[in-house]
Amino acid sequence: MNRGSVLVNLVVGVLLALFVGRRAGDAPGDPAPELVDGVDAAAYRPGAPKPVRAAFVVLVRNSDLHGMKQAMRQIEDRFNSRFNYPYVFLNDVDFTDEFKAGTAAMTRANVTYGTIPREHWSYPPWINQTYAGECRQRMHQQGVFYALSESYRHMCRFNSGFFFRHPLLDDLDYYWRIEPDVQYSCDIDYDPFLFMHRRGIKYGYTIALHEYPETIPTLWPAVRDFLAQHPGFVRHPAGLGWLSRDGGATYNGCHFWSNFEIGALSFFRSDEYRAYFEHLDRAGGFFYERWGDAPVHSIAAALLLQKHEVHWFEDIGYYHNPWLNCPQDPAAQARCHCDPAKSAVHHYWASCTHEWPSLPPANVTGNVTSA
Ligand SMILES: Nc1nc2c(ncn2[C@@H]2O[C@H](COP(=O)(O)OP(=O)(O)OP(=O)(O)O)[C@@H](O)[C@H]2O)c(=O)[nH]1
Ligand SMILES: *[C@@H]1O[C@H](CO)[C@@H](O)[C@H](O)[C@H]1NC(C)=O
Ligand SMILES: *[C@@H]1O[C@H](CO)[C@@H](O)[C@H](O)[C@H]1NC(C)=O
Ligand SMILES: *[C@@H]1O[C@H](CO)[C@@H](O)[C@H](O)[C@H]1NC(C)=O
Ligand SMILES: *[C@@H]1O[C@H](CO)[C@@H](O)[C@H](O)[C@H]1NC(C)=O
Ligand SMILES: [Mg+2]
Repeated sequence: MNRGSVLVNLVVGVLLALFVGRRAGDAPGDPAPELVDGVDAAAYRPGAPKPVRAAFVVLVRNSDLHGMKQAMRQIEDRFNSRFNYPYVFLNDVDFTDEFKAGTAAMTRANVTYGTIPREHWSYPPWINQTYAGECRQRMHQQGVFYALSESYRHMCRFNSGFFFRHPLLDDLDYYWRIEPDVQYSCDIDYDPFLFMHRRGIKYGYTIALHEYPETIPTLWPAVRDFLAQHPGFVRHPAGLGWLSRDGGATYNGCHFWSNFEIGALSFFRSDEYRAYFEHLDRAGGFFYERWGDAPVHSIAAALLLQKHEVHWFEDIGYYHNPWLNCPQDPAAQARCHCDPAKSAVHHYWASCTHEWPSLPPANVTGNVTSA
């Protein structure tokens, strides 16, 4: 190495050190980094790695573009224009350029678009499709919503057992589910992902309802079969008190309404959850009945998670037709556009919402004896 290149290296090195030093904010006289809830605000800039590895995860159709833009507008205005969590869009067919351009224009955050693998959105070989067709007709005659729809059933099965296996979620620890046409009616001025992460919360909801029993006649018997085969499965026996009024003989239909969900992917990726889904999938009710992902997620959350690992986001104003969650605290109203009198919590059908926080703070690890 000659003297000239040593000099050049020295100069470059000094300049680089100054530049890196200044960027790191430790040069003398630089202000301390701005903190948001203890986190360097720089992490919340668009494209920056976030304090929690998390994203909005959206299963959506190309035809939902305008409803999706509406939902994104509110999410961005109420929360994400300040936090810039990325969006992951998933679809059973390829997204159109129009959908991609239309949604990407709504946010400064990263957006990615994925197609669902065929085996996560099709009939497994053990399903008798002729029989499934007969079942759909029978449910139609009973007046069940979406009785005839095959795609609705694939959607529910995908959300029950496969969304968390999509490769675009591999680098994530938490997801926030959104749907087209939903409304977010209050400012969210903190990071719910970080809130959950710091408190060890694995599942967050806004509204919990009773399910239509005609869509799930054999779901609870299938769950009981599974529990009988895996007596160590239940970590939270008190959760049974939320799911059943008769000690586990029948299911009362209580479920977290899954069109809003903020969840820890570790919960769904666990061996226990996968074994549970596999058992339900084999039982055939996603196609012979119309099992929803909401009761499927909720039964697992109630029994596998502890009470304190499931959180009611009472403060998040949220509307998905026809139900609203609106904070009751008068002090919250200044930052909301919802009517607290219309909140689902005032309705019998949504009584499961506050029944979860009313559970005893039971923390026992043990086996289900009454189910
Ligand atoms: N890609 C794709 N997404 C779907 C399909 N069916 C439903 N979805 C999405 O899955 C989510 C749930 O479907 P919805 O039709 O909203 O079902 P729902 O919320 O039970 O019923 P609604 O009262 O109609 O909203 C939404 O985000 C839809 O965009 C489908 O066939 N393909
Ligand atoms: C956003 O995308 C860029 C470029 O692909 C990537 O380097 C970055 O890690 C992404 N940020 C987040 C938060 O996903
Ligand atoms: C499939 O269902 C149809 C209609 O219920 C029935 O006739 C047929 O025997 C079933 N096939 C098999 C292989 O079980
Ligand atoms: C409840 O469980 C948590 C962890 O899941 C533990 O830290 C706590 O000590 C337990 N409380 C009781 C009363 O067992
Ligand atoms: C739960 O059941 C399993 C198998 O039956 C048993 O080994 C285990 O000790 C039981 N646990 C408790 C806490 O009773
Ligand atoms: Mg919907």
